Order: sequence, then C-alpha cells, then structure tokens
Amino acid sequence: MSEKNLPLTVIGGYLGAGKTTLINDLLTNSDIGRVAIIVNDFGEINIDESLILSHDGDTISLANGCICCSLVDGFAETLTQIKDRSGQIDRVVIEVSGVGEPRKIAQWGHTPGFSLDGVVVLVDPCSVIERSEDSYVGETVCSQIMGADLILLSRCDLLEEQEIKSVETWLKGLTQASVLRNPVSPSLLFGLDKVGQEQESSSIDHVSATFEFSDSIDLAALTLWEKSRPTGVVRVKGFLKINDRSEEITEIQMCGPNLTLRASQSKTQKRVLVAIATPRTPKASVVKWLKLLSPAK
Ligand SMILES: Nc1nc2c(ncn2[C@@H]2O[C@H](COP(=O)(O)OP(=O)(O)OP(=O)(O)O)[C@@H](O)[C@H]2O)c(=O)[nH]1
Ligand SMILES: [Mg+2]
Repeated sequence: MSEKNLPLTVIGGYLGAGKTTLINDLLTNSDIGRVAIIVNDFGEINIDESLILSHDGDTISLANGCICCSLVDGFAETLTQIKDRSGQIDRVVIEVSGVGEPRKIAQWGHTPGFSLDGVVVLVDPCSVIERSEDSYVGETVCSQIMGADLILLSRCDLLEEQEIKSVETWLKGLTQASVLRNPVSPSLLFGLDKVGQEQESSSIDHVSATFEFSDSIDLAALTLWEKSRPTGVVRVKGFLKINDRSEEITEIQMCGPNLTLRASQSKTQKRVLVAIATPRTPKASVVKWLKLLSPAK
C-alpha cells in the first residue's frame, strides 16, 4: 500500500527575522492539521526548541496533535522518526537557523516519504537592506532571499508604508518570489510554486557563545549590561530569572538594537543566554560580555 508523502515546508530568514513567532502563530491560530516541527537552532543550546509553544522535552505531543523535534540526531534520523509516525502527522515544518541556507535544507524534502511543499523566508524590512550590504553577512542574507519560494515581511508594524514599499521594490529586484506582509492566512504559506534558486555561497560562520546562569539578575544590571554589547553581536536570546519581575522565568530577546523582556511561556527552567555575532567577531569578547552579567560572588 503506498502512503501519501508528507508535505515539508522550510521556514528560513536571517537571525531574529520572526521565524519562531510565525510557527507559534501557526500552531495557535490556525487549523493546519497535525504538524511535526523540526527546529534547527544555531548555538550549543537550542533555545527555539523551548520557545515553540507547549514544548516539553526533546520530542513532545502537543494538545493539537503536533510534535516538535530538535535536531539532536541530525536530519536523516529525525525524518525517519517522523516517517514512523506519519499516520499521526499531516505536514512537516522546519525552522532553519537564522544563519542557515533554507534552499539547501529544502533538499531534505526529497527524502522518500516526503515532498517539498515550499521555502518561506522571513525578512525583517527594518534591517534587510543594510544587512545585505554588510561584507560579512550580506551573502547569507541575499542567498536566503534568492532561495525563497515566498518572502514574508515581518515587523511591518514598526515601519511607515513608504519604507515598507521601498523594501518591497528592492526585494523584487532580487527574487521572483511573491512578497507578502505578515500576518497572512496560513493557507498562503503552503503549496508554493518553486521559484527559489539554490546559491553557491562561501559565507563564513557566525560566532556563538552560551552562558548558563545560576543566580538571578537585577533588572538594572541587565539594562546596563545590554548597553555594553560588543560590536558584532546581532542576536541574543534565552531565559533568565530577573529580580523585580513577577514571573519565575523571563524570556530575553535582543534583535539588532531592540531588547525585549516578557514572561516566559515555556515550561523550561533553563537560565541561559545564547549570543550570536557576525563572522570574525572574537568569541572571547562575546563570552566575556555574557559573563559580565553574572553577579559577582
Ligand atoms: N514588532 C514585531 N516584533 C516581532 C515580529 N515578529 C517577531 N518579532 C519579535 O522579534 C523577536 C525575534 O523573533 P523570533 O520569532 O524569535 O525570530 P527568529 O527568526 O525565530 O530568530 P532566530 O531563530 O534567533 O533566528 C521576538 O522578540 C519577537 O517577538 C513582528 O512582526 N513585529
Ligand atoms: Mg527562531
């Protein structure tokens, strides 16, 4: 008996573009069937695995019938595990790390038992043009865009109409993919025409550092610490216990210049920050900065 192939959607886009937010919106707001989500995060500790709503451990069953897998065992092994449960799953969504090449990851959609449904790339219109011109990250940002079957603009809430339009015009010079502004109906993300092209890229690795905290942190110390961020650090995320805040664990998000704190929705008890910096940033400076936040004994 031949079973139907599971449609596989790849969601990419540069660090902090809004990939995990999109996946959580899909899980909470829509009826897209039972989804297996694979999270391929960058850094030693997979923060996104905890940021996916209702996640609880390496492989979980969600109330609405989704499972979430971290990539501890690699793609081939993870896809085999999903295929073994294919009767319980309607589709697969992969979040590629913010420095990864979604079009390359899309090759996994040709694994027996799966069919590539499309590559969606999130683009942050506030920063994309500047990043595309950066000598270290420009190639990564542009090849992510050129590999997309659909571009989804996040953070349109933060820009004027004219600014968004000029980013849309710029994107049309780079890709044939449709460009939509998030939020969109989930149905528009699936069953895409394959217009994305894989690029030859020689991009250099980003730098990541992780620090686990045993003590709670004062809010004032965090605010001060954030201002001493070394040049090159483009993304920080994780969880902390912060004095002066009522919740047990606070989610920390830093994308570009913005620091956001909110009560963690995750069941994780981790207190850990992952910082990611552009290629050639000295790792020692990032580690030293993370350690500065730890209260002196
Ligand atoms: N204002 C605004 N903030 C957003 C939007 N989308 C995401 N964010 C915020 O941007 C931050 C990063 O979002 P994520 O969804 O974690 O981004 P990501 O692409 O998964 O990040 P990485 O996995 O680290 O590459 C979070 O604080 C989000 O709440 C948006 O459309 N508007
Ligand atoms: Mg993410």
